[in-house]
Amino acid sequence: MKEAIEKILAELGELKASTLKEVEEARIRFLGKKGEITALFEEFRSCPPEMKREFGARLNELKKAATEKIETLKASAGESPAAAGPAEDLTMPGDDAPLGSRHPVSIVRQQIVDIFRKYGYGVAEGPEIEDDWHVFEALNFPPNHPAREMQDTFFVSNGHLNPLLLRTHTSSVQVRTMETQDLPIRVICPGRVFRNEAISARAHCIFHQVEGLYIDKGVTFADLKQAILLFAREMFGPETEIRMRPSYFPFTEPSSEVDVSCNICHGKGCNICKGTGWLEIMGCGMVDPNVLRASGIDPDVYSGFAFGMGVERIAMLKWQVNDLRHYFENDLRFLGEFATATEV
Ligand code: 2NM
Repeated sequence: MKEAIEKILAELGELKASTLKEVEEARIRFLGKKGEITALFEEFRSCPPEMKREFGARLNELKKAATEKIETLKASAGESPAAAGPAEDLTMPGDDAPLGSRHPVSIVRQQIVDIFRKYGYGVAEGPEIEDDWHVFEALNFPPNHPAREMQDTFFVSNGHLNPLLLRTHTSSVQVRTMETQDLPIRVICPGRVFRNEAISARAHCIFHQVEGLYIDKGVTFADLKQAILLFAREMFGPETEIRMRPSYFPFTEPSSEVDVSCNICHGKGCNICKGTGWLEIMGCGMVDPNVLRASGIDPDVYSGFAFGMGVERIAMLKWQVNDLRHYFENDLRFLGEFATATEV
């Protein structure tokens, strides 16, 4: 038995293996169920007691040496180029990175902007953090109008004389345009707006608006109706009809709500239009003389119309999305639905 142990020890010293397969073969040869060292342990069990004392420790050392040798060989074989298989072909083209798609709100905002640009409207943007003048005062909001109160507006600072706030509509950009641009003015203002609302399927505290403004000599309500009819037919299809319902906004007089004929049931009545055949898409009106005056425009010489719409709402009607919250959750399964619309 002594010779057998010494022989295996010598062999272990010489043992070489360059691949993981060779290492495994060596392990089986020495330590496997029918391996040489395993066989010595079997033999050891039937040794007389005085021999056990002599060889027990030696046999354990052998097993330890063999295990360590195998582990060492395994580690270096794993790193060797031969074990890693053929080298990578670095001239192969890379995998395609998965492409994102445009957000439905961006798609519809761009569509709205494109329609009005075609009719000669310019695009204006302005700050999201505004002052009281541009959001309320210049837009003819009376001092105690409910929209000024805390439940509707997010205030950034409560400076008593000139608080800063998050704009509740993009009309503030139109005030800035009226203050700085030469007449006539034809502009649309897309942007994010903020209102202190409880979030639900139909309301969110952040949403997107596109507002339009046209000021020149002799602009009438008939011009407003025609501008909106042209827009509605481009947006919802050439068969689309519009209707106007009287409404109220502080910044326009007269004011009106605009409905388009339901493009799902074509006026017959369905659950999208709640059986009415009509869908509300925007508010509009003739710019109040007080608003023109506040921005330094003489209402006896100039008149104008303005309108405003929620981009999420238009996108909901276009794609029959029933819950506004889908637009803000960034669930890729939802966003991926609009991938093909990018090409429109
Ligand atoms: C709306 C509805 C009606 C509007 C008015 C103005 C401005 F600056 F000219 F006074 N901008 N936008 C307006 C008018 C907005 O949104 C529902």
